Amino acid sequence: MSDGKSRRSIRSAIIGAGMAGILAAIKLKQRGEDFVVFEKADRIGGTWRENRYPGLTCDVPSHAYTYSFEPYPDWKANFADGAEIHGYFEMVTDKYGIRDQIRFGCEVTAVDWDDATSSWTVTIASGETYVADVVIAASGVLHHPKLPEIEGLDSFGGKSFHTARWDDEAKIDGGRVGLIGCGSTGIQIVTAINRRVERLVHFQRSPQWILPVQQFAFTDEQRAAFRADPKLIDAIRYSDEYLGAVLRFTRAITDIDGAQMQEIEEICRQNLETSVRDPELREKLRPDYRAACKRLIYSWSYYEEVQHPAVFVETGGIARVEPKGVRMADGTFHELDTLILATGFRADRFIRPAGVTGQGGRTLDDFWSVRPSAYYAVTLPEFPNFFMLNGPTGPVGNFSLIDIAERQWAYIDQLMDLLRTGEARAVAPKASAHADYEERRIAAAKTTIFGSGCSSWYLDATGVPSSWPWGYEDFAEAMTVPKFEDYAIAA
Ligand code: NA7
Repeated sequence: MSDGKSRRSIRSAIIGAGMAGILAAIKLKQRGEDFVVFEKADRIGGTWRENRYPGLTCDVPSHAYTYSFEPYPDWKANFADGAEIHGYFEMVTDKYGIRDQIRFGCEVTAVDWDDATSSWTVTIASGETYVADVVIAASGVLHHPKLPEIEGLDSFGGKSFHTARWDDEAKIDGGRVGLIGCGSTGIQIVTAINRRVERLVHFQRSPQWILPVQQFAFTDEQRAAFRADPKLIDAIRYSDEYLGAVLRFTRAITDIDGAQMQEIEEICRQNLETSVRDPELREKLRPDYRAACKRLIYSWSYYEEVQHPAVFVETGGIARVEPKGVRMADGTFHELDTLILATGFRADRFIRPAGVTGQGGRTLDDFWSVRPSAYYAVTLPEFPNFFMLNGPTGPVGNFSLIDIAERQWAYIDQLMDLLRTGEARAVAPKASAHADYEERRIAAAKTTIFGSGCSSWYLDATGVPSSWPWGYEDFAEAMTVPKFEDYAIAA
């Protein structure tokens, strides 16, 4: 539909300068369109800016965790660390010349639709406003820290902080450190600080399954070869080892009694059996739910590092936090200098707390009163020209959200073409199409591994997995061309 040129000039407001917002900015810049990126912080990077904890690495192999149009030959290792990934996004921001269009320190507080002008008014914290035809909500998923509701938490005398608010002054070296939570974050932190501390108490309410993966460094020669011939990077990025694994993994998620899931379960079980030598510790670390029900943890070193003598795995219930440490339900006391909260994020927030008001005064809070949802994870009825990248019900799992965002962008771009050509001034999915999508999605989601009986950030408030419940190929297919007949197109 697009001829690559804008026939009507479109003005876009992009919210968030993380991976997805940077992607949208690059694409709009390449089209020569008018846009502004609003970023609440003073640097780009989203989750890779917020998280700086020791051991932070991405669980997607580095060559698969880049924009498809900007492969990166210089990764130091198969699984890159957070600082290097942040550096990649900084480099891309400059290379594509979008930094000047990012307004830092501008937290969006409200986004209001006006039917009369078919435009959005974006309000930032200072009270300043900006009018746009299109809003791209690229505000990320995991960025509102979830603090545990534990009695006495505020009374702790040492430093206590959430992992996304890492405190460089906290006593880690030679200290007695408590770490609550064993999602990807908690597990990675154990592997990075266990040899620095005097004692590390790892509080695990629900131990996790760990899938073993290979970490290795790329040599200077390999990096030179990647620079000389980017096809070598593609060979890794699109290899059966990576892409095939993504497809097999998503098949396993949706066919939970199939061979692929059995294989994942067996690999995780074997990893536990063969890696953890002390039978008592092995039983402490054995989850009581199925592998991949919670986001599977990829690690090459956790089981080895947790067996270091400085680490104590505590699986008892926490009674309360006291000024000098943590009191367990059985009365045991762990005296601590530092208490780290690796307790995850509120994954249901998305663009909120910004207030979003669509047609007829409909608010996003109201629209999402039961659960966050979006038609094919991208658009919302009654919220025209409002497009979400990595919004609710998109695919989640151990694969690259960059690929997801790029596919979603291809879909959004086609909807924006309706505005560019003047065919439409406002485009939003029909309420019936969204309702039908959600009904099918919820029914399928309940049968995925995420719904097989565990708690996790993948579940919505009603206990239904909030993710894409079909195969990865189905998602790729759905993003290829929008079903235009499912859209209300107002000229
Ligand atoms: P997760 O995966 O949400 O993990 C949070 C962990 O914190 C998990 O082990 C929770 O146990 C634990 N938790 C939360 N509240 C409490 C309380 N009150 N008491 C004890 N333990 C608690 O967050 P992460 O930051 O590790 O990872 C999030 C994602 O970021 C990850 O999946 C990657 O995509 C990147 P529970 O399992 O609820 O019993």
